[in-house]
Amino acid sequence: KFTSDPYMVAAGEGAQEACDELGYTLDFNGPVNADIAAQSDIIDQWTQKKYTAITISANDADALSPAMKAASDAGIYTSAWDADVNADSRELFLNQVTFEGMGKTMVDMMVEEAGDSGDFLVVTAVLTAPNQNAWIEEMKKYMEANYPDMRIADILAGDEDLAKSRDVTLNYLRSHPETKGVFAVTGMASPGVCEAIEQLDLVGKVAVTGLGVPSLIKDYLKKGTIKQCCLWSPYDIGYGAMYLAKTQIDGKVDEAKEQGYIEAGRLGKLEIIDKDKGIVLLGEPLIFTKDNVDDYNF
Ligand code: RAM
Repeated sequence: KFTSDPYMVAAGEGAQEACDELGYTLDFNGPVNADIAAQSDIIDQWTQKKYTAITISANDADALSPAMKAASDAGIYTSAWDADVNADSRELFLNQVTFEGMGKTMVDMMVEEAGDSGDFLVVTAVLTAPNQNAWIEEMKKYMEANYPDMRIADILAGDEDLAKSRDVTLNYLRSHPETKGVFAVTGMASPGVCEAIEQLDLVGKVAVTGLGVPSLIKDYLKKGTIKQCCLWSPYDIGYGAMYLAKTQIDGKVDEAKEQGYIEAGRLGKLEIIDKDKGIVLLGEPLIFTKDNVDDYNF
């Protein structure tokens, strides 16, 4: 998606670790902000360079798929990790957690903090972000089925920018004081949302939960502005993405689909949860609280 985010930096380190094991050369890059056109340009450059394999975390599935399709047509193995492109432009996708699992986890955390009724705000990445949008859809379905009195009143983009995430939250909460809680569904949004809640003196009155990158959110967890949030290991997703590429490079995708998993080095076997769509699963979400957040080094 973009490189100025500790989550992405750690994912790049995980990818490098796998490439060192496999004898691959890694070019890990992205725009400095959530710029979709710049992302597409980088893929085009890699296609020109005739790289063996390209894997991406996309800011917009429809906008990035043509560049990925062109790479694939040029004989490059294509895959996605973290945030998918359209299935016809890549062979495999490494999903961190099932979309349903993310929807359920985020809503359940919110219910524990804010109760199961009322209006909630979502602060997302960009409005086209494939992973965030899939999670929001699942949050809505899970609420409808289990907590019909909860309502997502609005979805605002923080554009993967902490200050913008803070400012959109400040403006929204000023004019919507009835809001029960804010779902921050990207790592860059949660510290911004916490800052807004502190500035408005709403700690304990408006709940926050969602995704948190430990290094960005730990102070707010310790102060109690946010009680719990979730993520997965960014090292592992970057590492695992390289093993999806290896499966392609070794010509073993069909075999992996028959077995139901891919071999992923120190991660062991990663289950293929959807053979038709080529979706591989990393695992379960990690939940962070003030008591365990210091155990994580990302
Ligand atoms: C940001 C990106 C990424 C997301 C993480 C938690 O880095 O939006 O896609 O999964 O947050």
